Amino acid sequence: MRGSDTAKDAGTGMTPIPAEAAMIVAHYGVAVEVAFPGGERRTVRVKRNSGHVVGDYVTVSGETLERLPRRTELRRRDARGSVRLVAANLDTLGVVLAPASPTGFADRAIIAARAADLAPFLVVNKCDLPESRQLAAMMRDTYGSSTEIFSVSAVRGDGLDDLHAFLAQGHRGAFVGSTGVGKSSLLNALIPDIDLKVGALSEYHGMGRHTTTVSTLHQVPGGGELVDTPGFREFGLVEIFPEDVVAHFPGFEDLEEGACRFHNCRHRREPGCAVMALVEEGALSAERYERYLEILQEAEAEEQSAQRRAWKNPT
Ligand SMILES: Nc1nc2c(ncn2[C@@H]2O[C@H](COP(=O)(O)OP(=O)(O)OP(=O)(O)O)[C@@H](O)[C@H]2O)c(=O)[nH]1
Ligand SMILES: [Mg+2]
Repeated sequence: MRGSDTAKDAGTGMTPIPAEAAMIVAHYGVAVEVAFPGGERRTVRVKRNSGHVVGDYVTVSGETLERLPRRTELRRRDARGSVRLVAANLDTLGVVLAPASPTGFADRAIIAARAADLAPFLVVNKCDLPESRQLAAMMRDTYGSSTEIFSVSAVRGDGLDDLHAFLAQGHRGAFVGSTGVGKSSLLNALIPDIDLKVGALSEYHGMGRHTTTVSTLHQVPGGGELVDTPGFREFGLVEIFPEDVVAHFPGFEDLEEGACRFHNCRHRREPGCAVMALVEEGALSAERYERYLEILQEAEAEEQSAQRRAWKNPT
């Protein structure tokens, strides 16, 4: 495992994954399922909170797993404030939306993905329903210049060819989204020989019922890999600081370097701010600007608590 096998990739600085490494493809809390390169699968017991996550590469000897360094890791804060790992070693994140999706989910998920070096894309599901087609049109207006947007129907099959073509570029991604948007239904539609449990519609009237409770990774026929994750309502940001929000807020990508008078402008009340000028011209809606300020404030609070932690535990 050591020596030339783990030499850094020329150019990327990444440690290559050894050919014999297995990958965690499901996490059941006290056990994980690992898949070996030859296709063999095994269940290995792990301690609860062992820190493993779907997508991790591991070497397996008996019942011992040794985790290899992660290329990417996506984290979120849950409703209780705890940090949760979503998955490791992804290169893309599919944010699934449907008419009942909470506002703010897509913005936070996009910022978290970009800050973790994943390319986000949006999937508006249930486009067999008129309200979902409306939502897709709204999403195109707001996010069309920021990310790819797929408008699909898991039940009717609309738009799945486009998603297949995208994934076949060799992407490994996860579907995230609030409960009931149809993440598992989409995986079932994209991968005909899996049969993930899908929620009954009636279960979604009283929020908070999760049908999927375990994250699982699947090969997509034609190319690509996808992780199904349990739904959650809020994508709480972890260690996302103000500069990350400034750099990654969807809609700010086209701001040219030096557009604002100050290079470290937070687009708040600084003189000569290009974003405030866009708001005044009506090119950026007041609603989008408010959303930006809300997330910026959250990131400033996160930065302050990180500073407090650093003062308490100086290294
Ligand atoms: N009309 C319509 N309903 C859909 C579509 N896709 C999924 N549904 C329905 O939405 C409900 C929820 O689907 P799931 O696939 O379980 O949703 P999920 O996002 O995996 O939910 P969690 O696992 O709880 O996070 C089910 O009743 C599905 O039949 C679709 O394209 N159109
Ligand atoms: Mg599900």
